[in-house]
Formats: sequence, C-alpha cells, structure tokens
Amino acid sequence: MNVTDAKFVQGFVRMCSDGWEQGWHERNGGNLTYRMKPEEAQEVMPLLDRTRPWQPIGADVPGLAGEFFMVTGSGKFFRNAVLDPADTTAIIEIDDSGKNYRICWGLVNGGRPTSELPSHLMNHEVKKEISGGRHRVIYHAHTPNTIALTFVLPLKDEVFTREIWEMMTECPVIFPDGIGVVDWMVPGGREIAVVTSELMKKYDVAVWAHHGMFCSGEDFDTTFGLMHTVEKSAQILLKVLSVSPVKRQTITARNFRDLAEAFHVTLPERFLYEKQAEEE
Ligand code: 2HA
Ligand code: ZN
Repeated sequence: MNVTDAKFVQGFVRMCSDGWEQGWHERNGGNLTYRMKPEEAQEVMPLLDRTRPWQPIGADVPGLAGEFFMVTGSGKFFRNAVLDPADTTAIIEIDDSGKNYRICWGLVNGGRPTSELPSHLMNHEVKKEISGGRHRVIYHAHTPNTIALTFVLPLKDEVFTREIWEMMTECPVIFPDGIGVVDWMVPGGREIAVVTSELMKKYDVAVWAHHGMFCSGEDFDTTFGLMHTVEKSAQILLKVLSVSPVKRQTITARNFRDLAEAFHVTLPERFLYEKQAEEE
C-alpha cells in the first residue's frame, strides 16, 4: 500500500481539483487541511517517517496535541495536487505540547506546510471542541464573487449573512449560523488566525475582506459544498446588483422565519432585521 491509496488522501486531492476547476486557486492560492481520524492515521502509520525534527507552528494548539493532519504545501499549486500528492501535500504530526509539528510524509521535493498553518490549526482547535470532534476540514479559497462583494458591502456579519441568505432559498438551511467577516488583515500570521478562530466559535464560514473565504466542516463534501453555496450566492448577488441597485422583490424576514420553522433550523434574530424600503 502507498499513502496515496488511502481513501482520505484521494478525497483530499479530489477536493483540491474541484476547487481548482471552480477557479478559486490561481497559482498557489488557497490551502486545505484535514484532521485525520485515528483509524486513518493507523492505516498509514507504517508508511510515515516520524524521525524528523519538530518545528514551531507559530500558534499554541494544545487541543490538537498528538493529532495527524493532511495539509497542502506552501507555494504549491492546487492544480498539481492530484498529479503529484507526494510533492504538493504533507502529513504532519502535532507534538504533545501543541506548539510544534513535524512532517511525516510528503513534500518530497522540499517545502513547508501552508503559510496559513496557524489559522488552520487554531480554527481546527476551536471547531474540534465546539463540534465534539465532528469537524475535520478547514478550507481556504480565493472565491472571486465573495471577494468582489467585500468592495461594495459593509464589512459586517449581519449584512453579509442576510444579503447572501437572500440569494438562494436553501442558504439559511445550509449555514443557519451565518457568516463572519474579517476586515483586511495581513495573511499568514498569528493575528489573522486569532481573529478568524474567534469568529469560528460562532460560524462555519468567515470572509476575509479582499482576500477570500475560510470554511469549516465535518468532511470534504460538506465543506466544499458550503464554500460552493456561499460563493454561488455571492455570484447571484453580484448579478442582481449589476442589473439594479434595488431589488424589486426578495425573501423577506417573515419568509425566513417561515423557512426556519419548516426546516427546523434556528436563525439568529440579529440577521432578520426589517429592510423597509425593499419589503414594502
Ligand atoms: O497563497 O492563499 O492566504 C496561499 C494563500 C494565503
Ligand atoms: Zn489566501
């Protein structure tokens, strides 16, 4: 058996290809990390090299001590992941303190895990705790329609959530907790990681102004599907705004309450404010 035969590795690289095909990963843009299940780590353990030196993560994640992750490589291109996973991705192990990691497989031609490793691992730590261990995937992509919206909408959770919900009826069912928004920040460091992981306590989606999106989910399908749904709604909103600055009709606050009842979801009231001009 090779590491690349493992089902989780195939799911991981397929998600990279799916994102590339959507146009979300120009050059080396975007990154993906997956917290491996114990049985998946066990399956590939004989093929891992656990002798390499520990290196600092750049963040403290004691809640992830001893975990194994599959990660994309810094500077690697998503379009190449499926062709050569051993060059473009890695499996890393977190030490007992949650301060250090080591590469156990992959990045065979050199390199480091994604530059957003601190953000990814801090988000994983938050989501692991909040979801009772169910969330395993953190995905960052450069989604053009959502990025475009960060130039024209106020950078407020309430506005992004409501506007994006309004564009497709099933949105509030798919992300009932809403969307968080991060002002423009320098990528790749601890600061943006702290701000994003604070938002991830409330949301499964965070928009990074003028940069892209972060999504968290239980598996590859639902996490990719979440990113895809938000981005598609953003695309529809841009089409609407391009045609007319006002909507002739829309899904109203009352409609959302009816939807919540029918689909048994709780929609926070702060997203269901009245929009007089549009709802008359
Ligand atoms: O280039 O997307 O945010 C990788 C990134 C950094
Ligand atoms: Zn990015």
